[in-house]
Amino acid sequence: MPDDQQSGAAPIQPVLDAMRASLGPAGVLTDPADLAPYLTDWRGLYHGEAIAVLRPASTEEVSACVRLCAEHGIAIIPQGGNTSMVGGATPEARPRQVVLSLSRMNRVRQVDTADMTMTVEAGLILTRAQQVAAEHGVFFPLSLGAEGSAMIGGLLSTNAGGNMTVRYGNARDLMLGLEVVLPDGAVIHGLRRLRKDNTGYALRHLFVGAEGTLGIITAAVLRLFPAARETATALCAVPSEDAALALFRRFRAADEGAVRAFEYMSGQGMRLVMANIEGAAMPFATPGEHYVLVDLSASREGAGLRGMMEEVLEAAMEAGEVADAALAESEAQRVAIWRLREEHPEAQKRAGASVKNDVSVPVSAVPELIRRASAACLALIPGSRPVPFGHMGDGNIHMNLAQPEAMSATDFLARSHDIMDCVNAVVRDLGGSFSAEHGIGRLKTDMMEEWRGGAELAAMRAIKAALDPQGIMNPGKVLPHA
Ligand code: FAD
Ligand code: 2HG
Ligand code: ZN
Repeated sequence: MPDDQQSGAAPIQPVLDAMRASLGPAGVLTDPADLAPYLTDWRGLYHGEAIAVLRPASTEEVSACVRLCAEHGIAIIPQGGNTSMVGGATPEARPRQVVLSLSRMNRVRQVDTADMTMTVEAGLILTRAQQVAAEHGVFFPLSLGAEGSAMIGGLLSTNAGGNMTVRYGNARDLMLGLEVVLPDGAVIHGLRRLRKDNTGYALRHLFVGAEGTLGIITAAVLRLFPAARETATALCAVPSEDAALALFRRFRAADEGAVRAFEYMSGQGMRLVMANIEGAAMPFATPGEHYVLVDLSASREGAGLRGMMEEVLEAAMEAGEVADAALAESEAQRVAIWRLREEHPEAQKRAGASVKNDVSVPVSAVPELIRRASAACLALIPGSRPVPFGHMGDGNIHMNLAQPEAMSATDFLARSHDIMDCVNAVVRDLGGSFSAEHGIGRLKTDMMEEWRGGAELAAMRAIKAALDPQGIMNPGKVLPHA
């Protein structure tokens, strides 16, 4: 039941009636059982409250909802696929707020293979965007483990990275234009398909990575790329973190443009995958403490990637940088190798409590990060299990820590902030960032002052106040409470 009676605020029921009138019955959910999945996050760490979930089906409907919310002081939590790793899409436990789900706005408005652009709505699921591009003979390179659920609006709002940042950049780099509903309901119609567009402030970039705190992305123009005509994928066991970096440098020297993913995994992470993921199998017998997955592609047939892969691996083996390697001989083997990497988050989830540290350092400092942060975590929580993995080619490692087998999940999670501080001290020393690709959400707001305090945070607050003076857009996320 709405709690406006207690707060003295205007009654909610007439607002919900007005929303139903604008969105239709399918557009407004209020039954607690229907609301439940929208009120908790993928990790099960956060739970919140909302008086309704709004499911608009068009930009006009989003605008109408936002206007009503603004008039009645109702906070809005935009939500896409709800795969946030930082609780960004989960409401807080506060009265007078709604979740606004973009899931019904999932149309592809236009694909243009002359301009190499695709104009899509915010609720389009990433795998569908990839498929549509492939159906047109082109390629959309954003790729990550949550791609079967994550939506374009959420991916842009977090400036998602994923596996192919090393070649194609982050979500921001894949966006040319945006349509956005501002916190007062006004619409920015910025769906331009331009490669050059210097016309005042680049407002479109303000909303990318803003995690729903400045407005609601309703549609975007995305960049497309030539389809791969040749690929080569290998999983390698390497003797050390330094060897992994040396191998990356070898591939870059051989053909920098061919490397589309270069991912690091630890022996600990692989063991969790083997123990918790059905059907996971190592493609070679050599057990290792360090692995890399290298994925090459070329849009030109006859690029000779397979030969190049073999040459580089042979030289690396001679130099003692690779202990064993398996090259995918078929699409099924390629998928199986990628699965060993992509199932790391799920395997960790099934293995008990974990603390995530989504951090980045200069690529050259990745080995030192892994070594020093692992040692620091073990000194802090003896028996804990460091599970570093991730996007080595762009310097973003998930410096995660799994709970000790002999410790309760609750006791371990109570140390979350100590663990994050311990990893972040190393990250700071190496000139890195405490927030690489997942964003700030609810998890990291209290670190903003320390890492981005002073002029940077003041400028962020000024932008927030200018665009959202009532503070109704995703309250409690990104910016620490003043
Ligand atoms: P949600 O989780 O619904 O929302 C994320 C944030 O964006 C919230 O703050 C929300 O309020 C806001 N938001 C959502 N839609 C809109 C909109 N239309 N307008 C304005 N704000 C909006 N992330 C990576 O970067 N790289 C990875 O490799 C990666 N791998 C993952 C693997 C797994 C198994 C999981 C569970 C998550 C992974 N993530 C990864 C994190 C997550 O998938 C990304 O952050 C993704 O971008 C979130 O998309 P979403 O649609 O689920 O957004
Ligand atoms: C990935 O790279 C995701 O798989 C999730 O960013 C990382 O589980 C994690 O910490
Ligand atoms: Zn990642």
